[in-house]
Amino acid sequence: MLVTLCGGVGAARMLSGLVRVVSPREITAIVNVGDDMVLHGLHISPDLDTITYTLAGMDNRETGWGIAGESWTVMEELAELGGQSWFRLGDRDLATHLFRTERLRAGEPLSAVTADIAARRQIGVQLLPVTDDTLRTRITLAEATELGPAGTEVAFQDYFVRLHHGVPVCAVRFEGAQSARPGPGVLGALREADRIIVCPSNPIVSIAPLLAVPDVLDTLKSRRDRVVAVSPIVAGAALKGPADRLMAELGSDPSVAGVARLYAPWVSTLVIDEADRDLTQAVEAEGVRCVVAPTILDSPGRAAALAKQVIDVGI
Ligand code: FO1
Repeated sequence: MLVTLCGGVGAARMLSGLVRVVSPREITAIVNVGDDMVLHGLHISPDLDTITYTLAGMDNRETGWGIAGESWTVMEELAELGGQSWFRLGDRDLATHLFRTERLRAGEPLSAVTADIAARRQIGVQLLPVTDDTLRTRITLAEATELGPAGTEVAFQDYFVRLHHGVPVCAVRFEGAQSARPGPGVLGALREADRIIVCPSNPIVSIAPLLAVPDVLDTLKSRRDRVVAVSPIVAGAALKGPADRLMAELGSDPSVAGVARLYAPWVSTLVIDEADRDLTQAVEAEGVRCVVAPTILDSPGRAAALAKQVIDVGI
């Protein structure tokens, strides 16, 4: 069994490669829920949905989120009414949030609703939210914004979407993590995996929330020799999103060596892009074996080629 640690779009692309070289039934994806939020009374799980839509072949490749060929009638009407329309929920996407919210309100856990959506979308891969409990990424802003003075703590999507992740950050925390319990199957999957792949997701706001759930990090440390990560940083920059800036703002070197340093306690191998070949020794100086491969996932074929290399890396 193959287990992947996942955020949003980078993980979705990695998984779309993996399912081309391994049976989806062999893959269990443990997914971040720190980006989740309640808006218009609806429970939105962006990373779970990005992965589901991608594996179902419904994803919008231009935005990296939402459904291809969306219509926006509800958002347009909401904007007419003066309602909140900064976080754009397409008409088709809304069905997912309505379905999930209704089931959660009836008392079902997020893991069960997620499994049902994945089955109905026929994605094959087992998707496990890292926890069924409430875990929310909170961001402290280093500068004044429309949301408050410097030092204001905001919800993740306020930082990411409302403020276009354009404001420096001085702290990140994962509200609820300490009392969260790992979701059903999460620790078992980590203990039994033949290989654990860390997708090229943001180390600070996609992977760190997974590690903040009790026992996840300790279990990963005990399986370190099985853990292979793909760097989300290429040539000192994030391929998408603010990973490079967040790393720098929070005191890490925004390079493959910085990723190696963050992951070294629980990752034994880091796959870096060919553009970073010169940093192989710097990665290995962190105590992490370094493998060089083309890591830019800009087509399904390239994603499959990377997936094959990650699966073939000797461990
Ligand atoms: N990202 C945006 O930049 N703008 C949006 O309006 C937006 C809406 C949205 C709706 C549903 C969903 O599942 C994701 C959405 N995202 C949007 C993406 C999301 O904010 C980020 O991709 C993740 O949370 C970061 O991984």
